[in-house]
Order: sequence, then C-alpha cells, then structure tokens
Amino acid sequence: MKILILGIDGYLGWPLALKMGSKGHEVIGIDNLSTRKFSEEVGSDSAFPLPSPSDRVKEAKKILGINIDFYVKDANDMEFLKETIRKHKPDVIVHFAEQRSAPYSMKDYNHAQYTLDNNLGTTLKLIYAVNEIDPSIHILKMGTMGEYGTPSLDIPESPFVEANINNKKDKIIFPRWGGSIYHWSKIFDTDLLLYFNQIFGLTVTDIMQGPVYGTRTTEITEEGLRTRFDFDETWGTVVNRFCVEAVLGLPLTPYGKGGQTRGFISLEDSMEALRTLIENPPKTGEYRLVHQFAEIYSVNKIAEVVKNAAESLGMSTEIKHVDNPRIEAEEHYYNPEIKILPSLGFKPKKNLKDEVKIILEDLIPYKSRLERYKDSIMPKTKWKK
Ligand code: USQ
Repeated sequence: MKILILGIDGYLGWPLALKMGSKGHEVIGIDNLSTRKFSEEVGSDSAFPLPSPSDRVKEAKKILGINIDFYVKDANDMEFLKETIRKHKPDVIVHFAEQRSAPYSMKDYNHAQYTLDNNLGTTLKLIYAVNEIDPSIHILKMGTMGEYGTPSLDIPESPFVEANINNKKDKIIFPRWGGSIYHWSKIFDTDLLLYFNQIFGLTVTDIMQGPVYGTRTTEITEEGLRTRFDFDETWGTVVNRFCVEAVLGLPLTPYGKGGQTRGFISLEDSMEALRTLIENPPKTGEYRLVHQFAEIYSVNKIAEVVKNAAESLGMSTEIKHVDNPRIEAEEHYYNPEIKILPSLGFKPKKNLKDEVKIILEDLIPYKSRLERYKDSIMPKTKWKK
C-alpha cells in the first residue's frame, strides 16, 4: 500500500513510518516540524536528541533498508497538500498533523486560536483535497478518547446512539465534552468527518485513542531511529512524565486526587493497532469510529507502578499530589466499549508494568540531558487564570 502520513516527524508519526515501511508499504510523509519548535517555546526538548529529517531518512534506509519520502512542509497548505496527493496517489492518508497538547491549547487566547485554526483547517483541507482528487482514499484520522470527557454512562464504540425524548426516538451523536480546547478541536474534527462522510461519501476511520506511553517499537532498535519523547508539563503525557520525574529524583505528580482514569496504550501496541486499521480499511464510503487503548488505569495507579519500577532499579521515589492545574473530574466512572480492534484480530502485547521499566532504563543514560530541562516539568499552565 502507499501511505501518506501527515505529521511524520511526531511521537507517533515516525514510528508508524518505520513500522509500515518495514512491512513493505511505501511511505511518504509531510511535517512542518512544529512540535520541535513548540517544545523549545516551553523551554524543553525531546529526552532523546532528534536527528534532522534528512538524517532520519538516511538512518531508516541504512538500518532498516526502507525508503521514506519526507517533505518538510505544512499539511495546512492546500496547494502543497493537493500536489502531494496527486503526485503520490496514496491508498490511505494518516492525519496526525495537529497540535496535540491540551495544556498548550489552554495557555491563552493565541494558543487556543492557533489550535483551532491549525487542527480544523488541516482537517477541512484534507477532506476537500481527497474529495477533489480521489474520494476513495481512506482517511485515517487520530482523534482522542478525551472527546467523550468522563460521562457517568458506558461509552459506546459508535458515533450514534438511539435517544428517546418525550416518547420520540431518534439517532443522535453520543455526547462529547472536551477537557481542553485541544480536545474540543478533535470533537469538531469528528463532526466535520461525520458530516462530509454523509455529503461526499468519504471513507474514514476516526480513532479515539487514549494516552500513549513508551520509548520502543519493534523497529526502534538503534539510537538513530528513536522517536521524540516529551516530558515537560505542556507536551509530556502522564506515564512518560512520571518516568522522567523518577529518573530525576523528583516526586511523581498526580494532579489533585489522582482518580482521573483513562485508557492507556503502549507505543508498540498503538503502532500495531494503526497497522491493523490501515491494512483492514472500512468499506468504501463508510465512517468507522474505533476505540484504541489497551489497559484502563487511574493516575494514582500509574504513579504506584512507576514508583515500584523505579525502586526495583534502585531509585528512591515519592508520590506527591499537587494542585490540579486543569478543570476535570478527579474521581469518576469510566467504561468505554472496545470491540472493533479485537474483531480485526488485534491483541495488545505490552503491559504498563513491563514497559515502564524499559522506559526508565532507556532514560537513565540521558539523565544529564534531562536535568537541563528540569524547570519545564512542574505544572504551570492553569485552565482558569
Ligand atoms: N496528569 C497528572 N499528572 C501529570 C500529568 C497529567 O495527574 O503530571 C493527569 C491529567 O490531569 C489528566 C491525565 O493525567 O487527568 C492525562 O493527562 P495527559 O497529559 O497524560 O493526557 P492529555 O492531556 O489528556 O492528552 C494526551 C495527549 C493527547 C491525547 C490524550 C488522550 O497529549 O494528544 O489525545 O492524551 S486522552 O487522555 O484519552 O484524551
């Protein structure tokens, strides 16, 4: 298959390029390198130094023998996007080219506005470009489990539910309630995809994924192939952040009560799930919503797992609850359905406990590099000023 990845330079984009290339698929990618720039903006950097795009491509060729076409361009540039689709004629376009941080989107008006402009702008351009050039191209879009918020209802793996209001029945969209402007941008993306699936008959997989953790995939076998790894308060996600806190001897920081519960997935399992969805597309003209996570944990449980793993490696670690900078439920019901990936034969192979140990071992040699960015770790971005 020919796969075009929008956002190929990111935490998920790069390992997906390596995975799909290693499986014999043709990989083309676009990235404007914005996450590199934004991480610098908040005084941080990837835990592992990142090669330049051209060096990444060379390493992939040298170590894995794969060819990747990497364009340092903006997927939010309609003319370039159309030119690339026309030139390469992909079977599937993976859309990761979005600002993916909740705290970044909540810093101030400018960051909120950028998040909405960039994320919705790119999705809308992709929809119109695909419709104009070849509406049968499969759009595989990264959404988030955070589109639902934390309702006191089971979360069905389907965009629609049957509602009964005043004895009248109709199909309605299952309620969503984002926990940040970033999460709202993904809700609006879903609305656009649902609408244009009905109008243009586009073929769409809309993935609701939980937070991803980890440093490794089957293909990341050498330093030159590593993907970025963020840990600062803006770009780092909870498991990866706790691992860096442990390595630096800082307390682990559950926000508030720490009962916030999410569906987590390792980097390797996320890549395998994506491969499964790419290789098993929906029927032409179908909109398919997929839940993508492996294990459900609370933030408190994650802190405990990281503490135990760090102690088994000889580090002394404490857990210190800090004031929650976000506005979110700190204790809640959480029961999302998951049936589509298992029905396609996908089974997660990794678990949090084992992976956390590997993350810690991978980070230890970079301790002095991490020290340089220590000031970016404690939460500063408050939802309500
Ligand atoms: N949290 C802590 N302590 C920390 C960091 C986070 O308690 O030091 C808590 C947060 O308050 C939140 C939970 O951990 O309740 C998850 O936060 P996170 O920063 O790991 O993840 P989030 O901001 O929700 O966003 C991340 C990715 C995003 C993806 C989302 C999936 O950045 O791109 O869409 O995970 S989900 O969480 O299911 O919406």
